[in-house]
Amino acid sequence: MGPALSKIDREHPPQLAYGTAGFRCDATQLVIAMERVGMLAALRSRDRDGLKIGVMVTASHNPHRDNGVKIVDPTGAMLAQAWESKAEKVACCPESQLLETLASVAEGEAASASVVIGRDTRAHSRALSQRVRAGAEALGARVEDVGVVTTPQLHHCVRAANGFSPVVKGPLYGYADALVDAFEALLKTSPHKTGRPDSTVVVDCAGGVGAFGIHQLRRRLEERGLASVLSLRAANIVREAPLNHQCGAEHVQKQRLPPKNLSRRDLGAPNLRGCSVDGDADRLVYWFHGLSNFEIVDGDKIASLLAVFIARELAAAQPLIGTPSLGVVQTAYANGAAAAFLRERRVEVAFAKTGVKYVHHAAEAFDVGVYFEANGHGTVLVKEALRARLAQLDSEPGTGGRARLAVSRLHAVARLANQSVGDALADLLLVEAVLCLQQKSIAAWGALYDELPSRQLKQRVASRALLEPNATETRLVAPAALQAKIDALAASHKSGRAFVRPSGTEDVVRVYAEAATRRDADALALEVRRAVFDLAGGLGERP
Ligand code: 16G
Ligand code: MG
Repeated sequence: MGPALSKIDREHPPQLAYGTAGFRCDATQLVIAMERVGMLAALRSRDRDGLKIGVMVTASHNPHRDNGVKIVDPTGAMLAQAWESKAEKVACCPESQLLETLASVAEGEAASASVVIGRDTRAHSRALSQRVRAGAEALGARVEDVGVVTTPQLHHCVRAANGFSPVVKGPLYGYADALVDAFEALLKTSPHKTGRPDSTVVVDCAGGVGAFGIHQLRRRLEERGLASVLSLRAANIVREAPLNHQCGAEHVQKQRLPPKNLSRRDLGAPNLRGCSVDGDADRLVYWFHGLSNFEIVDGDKIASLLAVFIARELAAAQPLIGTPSLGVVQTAYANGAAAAFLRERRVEVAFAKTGVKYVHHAAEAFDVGVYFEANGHGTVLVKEALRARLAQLDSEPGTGGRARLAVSRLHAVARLANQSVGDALADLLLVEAVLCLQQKSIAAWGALYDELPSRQLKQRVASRALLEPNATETRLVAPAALQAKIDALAASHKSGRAFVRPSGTEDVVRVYAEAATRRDADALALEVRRAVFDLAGGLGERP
């Protein structure tokens, strides 16, 4: 892969930023960064008293030529933000300054260090993960390589290996077994005891690692006789489609198009529901072929489905658990109609910056925090105290009753939802269980509320760092002239709303627009993109 190791200029490593989700760029630029991340992970482990630190080699939904790396803290959470700048210093310093840079970062005294490494299916991921291993071992860390895994699986392994979640027996620290156990527990609370007429879900695996996870789930569902409730059909598995190319969650949600190989004609059967995961399976969006259109059921609607279900169960469980707080956290990309729908049902809605580390943090403010980005990345967080109370009540011999049933449901949700990070496989089971309990079709779910039409575009500029967004990324603090122009453009369309923000994963500025009609949303997006080109140093042809 990339340049031979001997040809790499170690005095001038590529200058990378630890962005929304770690280091990410063309794979050929990453050899040194991978070694240094291995070293940093070893130091972080010492800093955390020798607990295991995770390193995931993936560039998620990016094109195959890119790769990347994310660091996972001992609880399974993303790397503490205070360490991101340390990661940058270590990854980018000249080799002649490496020792002193490492010394400036090293705070921990622990005698041992331990690193868990996972990777996605990219052709260069194996070689890059070996560089991570070399770096970690160079600083004396013990390395466990869990091979090809989804990003949420790696988070789970780290969390479970450090004892922060109960370990279930089975491969990958019982990941698939724990999920299917919780799924079964949730289904057991259903008054409908037979299978479903629409039990089949086609899963577009984006040509990536999701296919392995789906295979693990399918086998367990079959073994437990649950296939009549949920039968998973994996499509676009590793050799059927090039990674993320015209398939996967990013393609479906951004382009608003069916994934490759799964048009209405390819599916062969009407009324099938489908979903798409991304290249490292931490995102999930649903879709179906409606009467005339291809319909997407995105992260906003996943959050709405789950939040309304949870709100009802919390109300029913009130005699036993009191009134824990529930909130939904969204980003600027959430459709305006989603927040209105939730507020009408008295569910609190909060906003955070794009990127899981921000929304996750904001969701921790609630006893039950549901967060989803419109792009399908999200989960349901349940505070430890509430989780323990639910577990205790659920284990007591039951007298039945609605409150007790609600406790069992909430406890199963807490076990099923990934507590570290958005997880396409866990979310898939959660959504399917709720649809099954509510006997809801995907069409009825999709019709929960009417979205305002929206459009997303991107524009390359000379320096995206010149764009400075506010805390929720809904407006620009600078350049002021560009924000003023965006305001004027949005005001010229009915229900117009638009914003731009520098991408944290690609060298582009992202443009989002929504308006009352499809025509207006498309026009507004294009006008804003032109404004970015004119007022923020656009590159290439004027749009
Ligand atoms: C990363 C983020 C995702 C965010 C996206 C935005 C994680 C694990 N993933 O994929 O949450 O929506 O970046 O990308 O944090 P952008 O900054 O390029 O728009
Ligand atoms: Mg991803």
